[in-house]
Amino acid sequence: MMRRRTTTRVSCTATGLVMSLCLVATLSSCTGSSSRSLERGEALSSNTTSVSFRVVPVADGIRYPLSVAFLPDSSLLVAEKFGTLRRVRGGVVSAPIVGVPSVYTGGQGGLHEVALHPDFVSNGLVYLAYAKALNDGLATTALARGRLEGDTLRDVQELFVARTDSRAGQHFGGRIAFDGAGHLFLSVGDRGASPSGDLERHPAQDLSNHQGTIVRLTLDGAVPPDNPFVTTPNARPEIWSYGHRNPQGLVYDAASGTLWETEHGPRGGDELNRVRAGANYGWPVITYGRNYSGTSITSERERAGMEQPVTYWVPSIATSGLLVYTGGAFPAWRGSLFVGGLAGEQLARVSVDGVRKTGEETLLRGSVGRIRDVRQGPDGFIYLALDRDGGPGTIVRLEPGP
Ligand SMILES: [Ca+2]
Repeated sequence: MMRRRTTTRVSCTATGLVMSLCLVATLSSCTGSSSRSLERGEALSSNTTSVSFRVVPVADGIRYPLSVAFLPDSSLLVAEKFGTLRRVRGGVVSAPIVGVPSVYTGGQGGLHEVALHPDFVSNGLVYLAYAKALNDGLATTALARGRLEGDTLRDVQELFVARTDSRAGQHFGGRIAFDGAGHLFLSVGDRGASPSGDLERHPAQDLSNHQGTIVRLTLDGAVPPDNPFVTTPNARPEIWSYGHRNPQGLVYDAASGTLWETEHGPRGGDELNRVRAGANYGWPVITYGRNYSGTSITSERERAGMEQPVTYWVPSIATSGLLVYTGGAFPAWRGSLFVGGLAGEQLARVSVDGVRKTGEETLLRGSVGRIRDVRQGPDGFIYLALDRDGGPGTIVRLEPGP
C-alpha cells in the first residue's frame, strides 16, 4: 500500500481544532496570512491519486447535526439530533424553524434527515425523516414533508410511519434519497433487535415489518405499483430491499442509476451496498461483524440468495453520511463515494467502477470529529456535518488547495 501525505491546512488565525472563533466569523475574515496546519490530514492511499485539500469552517453554534441540505440560495438547512431544524446563511445560524413535527429523541432517535423535493424551486417542499414516539413508550421511523416559507414549515403532512414498533432506542436509519423518476427511498433500521436465536426469523429477515429495510415511495408517500413485494402475502408493500441493520448512508447516483447504501455493522462489518429491488442484504444471517461483547453472531459470511457488500469495514468506522461526488472542484474525485465515519472519525473515499470497488483511501483520520453527514455544495466543495459525541457541532467544507 502506498502511503502519501496530504497537507490539510486552513487559512485561519484561530487556535484550537474547534476553530470556534473562525466558525462564527465570515469566511473572508478567516483568510489571514498565518496559515497553519489544521490537523495532520494524513491520507492513506491505495490505488488512488492523492489530492491536496484544506478544511474550511462554515458554521458552528449547531448542536449535534445529523443532516445538511442546500437551498437554492446556497444557504443550508441543518437537522439537529434533538429535533430542531435551522438555516445557516453566511455563517449565521438561525433560530429553530417553526413547524417541525415532534421528534422522539431518546437513545439514538432524532431528526435524522432533511432533504429538498426535487422540484423544491417551484414547490418549496422539504422532507424530514425522524424518530417518532408512539403510544406505550414505543417509537419508530417516520417521514413527513412541509412547505418552507421563510423560516417556517407549513402544511406539514406525515407521509409514512414505519412498522418497527419497539421500545429500543437504537437503529432508526432515517436517510432519504430520490431517484429522479418520481420515487424516494427511506432507510429504516432494525431497531436493535437482538441477533440471537433463529437468525432467519430476525425482524430484518421478516417482510411483515419494516425493520432493517429500504422502503420506496412516491413523492407523495404512496406505494409505487412496481415495488417488488406488492403481491407477496404478508409483506409490507413499501419494502424495496431488506436484511439491513442500521442504514445511515443512502444516495442515488443518477449517472449510473445506482442506489448506494451504507450501514452500521455490529462490532466490525459496516457495509457499503449497492441496493437492488427485492434483494436481501443478509443481516444477521450473514455478517462480517461480531457481537459487541466479541462473541460470534454467526460463522456465515455469505449465502446463496443474499447479497454481498461492495466493501465492508473491520474494524467498524461507524458509517454515516454518504455522497457520490460529481462536482468540479475536485476533478480527480469525480464519481467517488465518500463515506463518513462516526467512531472512526474519518472520511473514506471509495472509488467504484459501477459495481466493484476499485480503490479506497482514508482522509481526515481522527482529526475533525465524528462525521454525521457528507454533502456536495453547489460550489462543488464537500461539506461535512461534525459533532463531538453529542457536543457542539460544526459544518466545515473541503476546498482544493494547500
Ligand atoms: Ca449485509
